Amino acid sequence: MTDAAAASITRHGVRIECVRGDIARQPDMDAVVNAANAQLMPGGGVAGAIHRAAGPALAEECAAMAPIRPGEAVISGAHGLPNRHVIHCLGPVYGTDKPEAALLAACYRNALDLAEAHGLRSVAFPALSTGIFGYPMADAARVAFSTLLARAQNLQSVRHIRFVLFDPSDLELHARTLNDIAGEDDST
Ligand code: AR6
Repeated sequence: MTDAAAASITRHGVRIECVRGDIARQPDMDAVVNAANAQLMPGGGVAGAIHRAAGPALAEECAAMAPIRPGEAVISGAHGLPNRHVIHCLGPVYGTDKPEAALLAACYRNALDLAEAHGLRSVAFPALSTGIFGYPMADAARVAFSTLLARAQNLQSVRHIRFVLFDPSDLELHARTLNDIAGEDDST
């Protein structure tokens, strides 16, 4: 389950929070984001948890949308998951897909664009690219939160963005980074 938010800020009416939990167990969110592979098939980490919980119909639906490229996102139904949609993002493989920061930022922007286009109010993200794809966690957290904060003022539909971290030390790092970046950007 999800613990209480370890960090929560609000910008332009959009709440951005970090919690500890499992991305496949976020029943109060309209969409969850998958740290996908290019073929949109089941994998390890987040993609394993999401496809296991959704069931085989998710991979069947996704097959028609594959392959996707680093930085891209696509949206599907949620099948056995307790959400309306899954947004699948292909993060950059660190050291291979360049420039990494721009591609990672594009994932977050494209995911939010899809959520807006579908009129969703809430989206839960994992820390894209920071597992098997090897993106250093602290750098990835800065890219993620600066992108989400910059986008907040353009959002019409999305009102709640949740970052879900599996590991307590990853949660601590993300909570600190969110508070730091929000503090640097306090003019809003
Ligand atoms: N809930 C929340 N966070 C999780 C969960 C979970 N259930 N499981 C892992 N994490 P990864 P990537 C964290 O490897 O780096 C897949 O196999 C994890 O600790 O899932 O984008 C795909 O098929 C890490 O911090 O995604 C791709 O081939 C973060 O989520 C490839 O791995 C992302 O880890 C994608 O690699």
